[in-house]
Amino acid sequence: MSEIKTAGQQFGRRSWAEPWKIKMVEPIRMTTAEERQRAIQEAGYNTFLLKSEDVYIDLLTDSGTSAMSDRQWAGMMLGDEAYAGSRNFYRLEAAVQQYYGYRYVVPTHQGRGAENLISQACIKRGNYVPGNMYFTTTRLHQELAGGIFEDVIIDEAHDSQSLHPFKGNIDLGKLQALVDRVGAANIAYVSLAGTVNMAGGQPVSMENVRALRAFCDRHGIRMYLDATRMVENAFFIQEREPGYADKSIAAILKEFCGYTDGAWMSAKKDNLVNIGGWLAVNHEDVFEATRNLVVIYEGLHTYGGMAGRDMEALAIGIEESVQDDHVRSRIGQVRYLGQLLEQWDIPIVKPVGGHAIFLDARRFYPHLEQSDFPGQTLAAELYLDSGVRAMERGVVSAGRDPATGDHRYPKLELTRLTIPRRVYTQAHMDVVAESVKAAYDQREKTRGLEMVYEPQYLRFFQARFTPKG
Ligand code: PLI
Repeated sequence: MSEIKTAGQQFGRRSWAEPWKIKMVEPIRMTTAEERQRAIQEAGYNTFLLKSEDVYIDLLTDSGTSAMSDRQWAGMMLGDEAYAGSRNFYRLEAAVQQYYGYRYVVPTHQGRGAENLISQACIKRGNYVPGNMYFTTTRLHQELAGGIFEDVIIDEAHDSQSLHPFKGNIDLGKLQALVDRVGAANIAYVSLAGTVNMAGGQPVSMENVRALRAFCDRHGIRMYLDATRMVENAFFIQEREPGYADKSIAAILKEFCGYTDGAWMSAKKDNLVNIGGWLAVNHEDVFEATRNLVVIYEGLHTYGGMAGRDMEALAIGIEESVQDDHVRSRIGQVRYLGQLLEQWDIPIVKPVGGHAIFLDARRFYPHLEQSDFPGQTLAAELYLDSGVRAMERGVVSAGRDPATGDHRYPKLELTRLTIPRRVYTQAHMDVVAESVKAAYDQREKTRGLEMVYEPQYLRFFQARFTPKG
């Protein structure tokens, strides 16, 4: 009988296991090939338009898809559903202050609510907003507020094969060139994300944020952080940056945030809740402005679109999210999937980042043009093979240039397999890897897609496609 290897033995390490056990399960359904063909056709070959009950393993996003702990569910019973001054808001405010270190907290219903507030409060028409690669909703809110986004991430971030340990870093030379060109007074703020979603979940180093702080101080520019996956960023600093191996994730997180003037947060990711967000800042002028704006768009400044019970679950989620064992096992699971794919030479973004495996659709389908939507095509093919739901992060997500109306063609044309936190097992990852391999084995037969419906904003959510003849 041939020896069966554990996953750890297979990859030359001791095995790790999640620091939790399962208390409640949700059945999922396997579909037939005919059912999947019908479902993806009805969805216009866009995985965002599939019904969730037609999906087997859902790797569309890690946003709002985490499993809450028993402590968080117990917290849901402690909701103080008062319109004003809910006790749960003060618990949330204290948790943000304790773990992220900012002075003032404004609650929002999710991340884009906070993006809207900070953009409206801090961007004047014609201002530039330099950042480490765009994120879809972030850039759109900056543009709707009259800003012009400028990508100042290091070049390595646009290269799926570069093994730079901190591919999320900002290139200070590019930032200096922007200041020289437009003047510091025309820069609204530096928009820094840790980790960088569209680059493959790549981290920013402590050295980079420290240098950015000094740069911003020299030029009188403020710096705001997209802290959505900053806990995962802290893990990479602990692992890769000299001097941080013995520091806790919590300590690294607080030090990093301490170099910035504030942050917006989609609590649906790192913070382990199904809905929620917040904005937190150190300057009173921005707090004043955003606390006033929140009552127009989100709700009163002590609930911001969340129920009291949501704020309680979020306060507990923040505390759980910075535990070293939790972060290590979360990123360990993402890496396990990456190792399975790499052993079969399937092209992925390297190094593997924090929240997802990004398949390199250009190298997966070298015979397709980017205008054939290879990233979108691959997501549809994976669904057809197994019912695994991925999503596109390429030309469809990049949208059109508001000045010219042309497609933006990003260097990275990717399909994202996003891992929800505390939801799937190692066996689910095995099934996903085998499905990617099946799509890879079929790659030469695959044709691209044509876009037949395109909405005005954030088109990747609702666009429809048809297979090329
Ligand atoms: O989906 P929201 O509105 O809670 O958050 C918006 C948002 C802001 N920043 C970053 C880096 C995100 O990744 C983000 C949302 N991301 C989604 C939905 C995703 O699937 O990646």
